[in-house]
Order: sequence, then C-alpha cells, then structure tokens
Amino acid sequence: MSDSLYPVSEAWARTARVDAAGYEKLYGRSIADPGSFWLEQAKRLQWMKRPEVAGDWSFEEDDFHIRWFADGKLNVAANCIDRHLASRGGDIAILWEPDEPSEEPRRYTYRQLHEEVCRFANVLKGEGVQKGDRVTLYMPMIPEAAFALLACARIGAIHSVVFGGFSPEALAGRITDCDSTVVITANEGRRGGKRVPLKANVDAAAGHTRCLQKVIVVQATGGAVDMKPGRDVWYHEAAAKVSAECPAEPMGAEDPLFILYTSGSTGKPKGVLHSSAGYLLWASYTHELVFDYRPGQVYWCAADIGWVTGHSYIVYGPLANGATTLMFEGVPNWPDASRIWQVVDRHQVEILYTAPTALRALMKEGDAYVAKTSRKSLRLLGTVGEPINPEAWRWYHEVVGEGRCPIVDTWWQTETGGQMITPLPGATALKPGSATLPLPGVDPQIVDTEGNVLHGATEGNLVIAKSWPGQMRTVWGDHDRFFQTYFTIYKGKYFTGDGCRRDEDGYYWITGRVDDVINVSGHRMGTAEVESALVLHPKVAEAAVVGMPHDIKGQGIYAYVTLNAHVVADEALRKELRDWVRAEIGPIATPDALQFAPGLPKTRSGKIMRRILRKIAEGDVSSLGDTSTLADPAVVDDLVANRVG
Ligand code: 6R9
Repeated sequence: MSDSLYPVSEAWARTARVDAAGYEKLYGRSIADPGSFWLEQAKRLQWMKRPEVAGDWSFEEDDFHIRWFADGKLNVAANCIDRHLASRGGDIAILWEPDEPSEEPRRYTYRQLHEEVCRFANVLKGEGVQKGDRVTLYMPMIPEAAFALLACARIGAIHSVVFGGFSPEALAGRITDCDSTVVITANEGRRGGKRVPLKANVDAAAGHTRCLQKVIVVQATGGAVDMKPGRDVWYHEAAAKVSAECPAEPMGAEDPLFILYTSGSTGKPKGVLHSSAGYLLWASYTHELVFDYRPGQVYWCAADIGWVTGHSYIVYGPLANGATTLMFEGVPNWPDASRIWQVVDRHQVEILYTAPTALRALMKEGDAYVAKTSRKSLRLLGTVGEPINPEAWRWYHEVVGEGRCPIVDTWWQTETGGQMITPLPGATALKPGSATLPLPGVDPQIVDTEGNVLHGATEGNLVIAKSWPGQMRTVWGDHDRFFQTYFTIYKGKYFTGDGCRRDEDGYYWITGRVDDVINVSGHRMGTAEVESALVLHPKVAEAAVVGMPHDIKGQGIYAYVTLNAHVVADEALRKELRDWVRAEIGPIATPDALQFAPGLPKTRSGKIMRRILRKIAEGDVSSLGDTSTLADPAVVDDLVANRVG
C-alpha cells in the first residue's frame, strides 16, 4: 500500500513557505517549547490586548481545563475584515459562484465585506441580539451566510449553523439545545437546479421550540413565503434602515465563537463549542501552511458552510489570511459532471479543496468531463472528510491535476477546529491514501485498547497527547459529557474515535471510525441517531444501524428493523421507513439498505452484537466469528438468509 511515493517537486520545495527541513525544525520547536512557539504564532492575529500566556491546560480529571491565550482580547470579525482594509481593502474577499451557471458571479471586496457585515451586525443588534446570545443559521450557500457568521462574531453572539439539508425536526432540536432566540434563514435555497424550502422548514421547526422569537429572512430567490408578523423580518428591509458602521466588540480569547452540532456514538448530536482566539489562530495557521496560501490566489473550498470545513476553510481561515475565498452555491454534478472544472476555469482557481466522495462520483462519470476543461490555473489540490482510496487519489492527481499538483489529504474533525495530520506541499513526499504527518503543534499517538502507547510501525487507536489552540472547549450545556466522551477512554489524552496505522516512515493512515459513528459521503452520522428515528415509527419495535461499504459514499447506512407483532413487512413499508428517517433527520440519513429482522443478535445480557451485524451488512458472512455467546444463535441464520443488497 505504502509503496508509491510522490516526492516533493523541486519547484515546490524551493518556493513553498515550509520545506522538509523547515518542517522538521518547526515541528521540533512546537513540541519542545510550545509556550514560545504559540506566542510567536499568535502574532499572526491582531489583538486588542496581546496575550502573555499561550496554552494552559490539563486533560486530567482533577484539574481538567483547556485555555489558550486566556489573557488576550480580540475580535474575530475584525481579524477577518478590518485589519485588511488598509493594505488590501480593494481585493476580492468573497467570490460567489451561483447554482445557475448562466447567472453572473458576485464579488465582494474586503471593503464591501466590511459594510455588509456591519449592516448585518446592526440588524442583529436591532433585533435584540447581545454578546453571548446564540443565533442559529439555516442558510443556503449564499454570501449572506458568511456575512451572518461574521456579524455574529463582530458583536460577540455565538453562532450555531445547522446544515440546510437537515429536517425541521433536526433543526428544532438544535435550536432548543442551545436556546437560540433568533434564526437566520433564507426564503429558499437552490442546489443543483432544485429549490430547498428553508423558510417553510423553519416555520415547521418553530412549532417544536419555545425559545425562538425572531426569524430573519434573506431573500435569496423570487419564491414567495409566509411571513409571520412580529416574528419574521425581511433582512433587506431591516438592512436598509441601519448604519454601515458597527464597532467590533472586544472579546476574551476564550469567549465562545460558535457551536456546531456533530454526531457522536451515543445519544443526540452534541454542540461542539469553539473559542475565539485559539480557533481563529488554528484556522489561519493551518490555512496558510497547508495550502501555502499567498494573497491574490483564488482559493476554493467546495464544502458547505453547514459543516466545520465550511467554517474553518471557507470563512475563518481564508479571510483571516486576506484570501480570495470562492463560495459555491451549487453541486458538483449539475448541470453536468464538468461543473467543478468549469468553475475552476471561470475563476482561475489555484487551490481546490474537496471531499473524496465528490471525486469518486465524478470519476465514475468518466474522464471526458474533466478533459474538456483547461484546469491550468490549479497548483494544489486537497481532500478532507474521510480516507481517500488510492484509486480516487490517483485520478485526482493524474486526471484532474495532470500530475502537476500535490494533494494535501487533511485529517481532522469538528472537534479539532482545523487540520491536524496532513502533508505540507513543499515539505512532505506523498503516499496515496495517507494523511502523512502531524502539523507542528500536533502530538498524535497510537494506543492499543488498554491505552498502551505503541511505537514504530503499528496499528491501533488514534489519540492526541497534548492540547492545541484549535481544540474544542466543551460540549454546549454538558461539560461532563465533553470530558467523558473524549478524555476517559485513554486517561489524560484526547481520543479521536478513529483507528490508525503508522508505517515504517512514520506516516499515518486513518483506517476509519472505531466507534458507532459512520461516515456517509464525508458526513458524520451516529448510528444511534438513525436508530432513534426508526423506533419513533409506530410499527417499529427495535432497530440496529451499521455502516456498509459504498462505492461513492464511502459508507452507506444499513438498517436492521424488527417490526411490532402482526405488522406486515413489505416493500411499501420498507419505503415508508426510509422516507420516515429522511423526514426525521434529513436526506443524508436515509438508509441505503433496510432489512426486516425478526430478531437481532444479542448477548444474554441483551447487548446487540454489532460486530455480527456489520459483517452481514458487508456481505462478509463466512467469518462471523463466535456466535455461541448469543442468546439465540438462530437469528443469525435468518439475517444471513435475508440480507439485502
Ligand atoms: C473535517 C471533518 C471527522 C471524521 C474523522 C475521520 C474522518 C476526516 C479525514 C478522515 C481519513 C481524512 N476524516 N478527514 N479520515 N482521512 N483526511 O470531516 O470533520 O465531519 O467532524 O468528521 O471524518 O473519521 O474522525 P467531521
């Protein structure tokens, strides 16, 4: 697997910010003297009060705390906008490509971005939003989504973005969990020529929440929506009445910047909370190093703002670095599978960051869609979200990049705030499928199930031994859950939930989740969430959900469902249950396969043996292992006989 090595090209080694020797030096310093390393890095931000201490943290139970630059003060929006005004106020900050290719792109200079964000901030203030309040965003990929994030940051409100593909129920749960009084949405979203009824979904969600008081509606399309007097406000009407100046609120380094809900192995999604200074520093530091970003380059992260990748690498990282960040409203395969490459040509994109699932879907359509475009502007390619299979890696490298562009395969998580294990284009020889080496400041370890640290070439579970500035600070409203989830399995260390192999060159190969989280098209889905949605259906007695291999999505969702007595299992019910989950959570949670199971394999103590269910879903029924501990071994035969797919 690790045989093919793609060395750093001479040109990259010569011109990149960091070459191989530079990486060694930086890494060594970051581990030997993190205090001075991070205080020096902190100079990349503009502070209202410069910090004198860097990290102050302990992962031990009796003294558990994580703080970075705690005595510093700054404003995140001022760092992303105001400080660039003097030197590059006329440069393009946000370059927006609409869903419909025949429409004109929109461009906002840093000066215009300043005005837009100030206006948005004043609208929020006008609606009563104050420092520390939670504001939920349920937005399409339009520039106003970025304005809204930065407007929250400007006045010190905590934003919580809910992906526009989530259902009203999922939205309501997230509004309630963090007690948001305000939701920002759009009348409609557009994706791949289709309309998404965002405002109508907010209306439906509002019925399930008690805290919601105001809905600010951006007019993104001509589509009509109902406006509820007293609650709903058209953004354009409110914006016309406010000033285009709004002072940036001085914030403590550790004041929360945002909450982002993500799936875990148990229970409902957790609100991952990120800090102001540490998070922004991490986003800016990684964006500059990993993409070797130079002002003037057009940079495109093709994620959605509803995921952490959109937060860190469409908005905060690039804008903190004064970049031109491309924001795309559409999808990769509409109007056809050439769209991404056409957008690259249209805007002369130099750096492209996308997900393996998108690459696999485009690869399947054949090379002609790529070949008919130029792509000469591309210098660097990146991936994120899941392990990239070497076949897709090679296609990205050879067909898309024509062998010219290094690929940065970046491993990280919502919890880490930004990239953690990744090549640097001027420093790291590449191996297809490996995220390669840790960034300076990141101290990964591989441990066995007892927590023993494994050395050299090995395989086990991935932990991070030391805090880093971009680390999440808590689970919103449940600090104990934060500690229990991440720091108790391997005491004194942050547990990532990922399995990992390290080869003889010290390269890291992420092998996927070792907990009950599955990765569907690069999106995290807790199997427990899908199970809870299924058992809400009146005909369902019990459900168990596991991941299964899927050519395009990486993993698909395989659900085993036990029905209530006297319910007839037929195709109509199968469809009804899949639609049910879709409506409860959202399209990304729709089970790919759903098997009716008269019984589930359980131990005598009643624990579902997921190992067996995973094997059956994978079609690997010859090695089910020991089933003798099951309460009723016969259920396995039935499951094998009636496997779907
Ligand atoms: C940024 C993001 C995190 C999980 C993570 C891991 C998987 C992400 C990866 C990768 C292998 C990569 N993952 N990047 N696995 N190689 N380059 O995706 O955050 O949505 O929280 O997912 O995604 O399993 O634990 P998030």
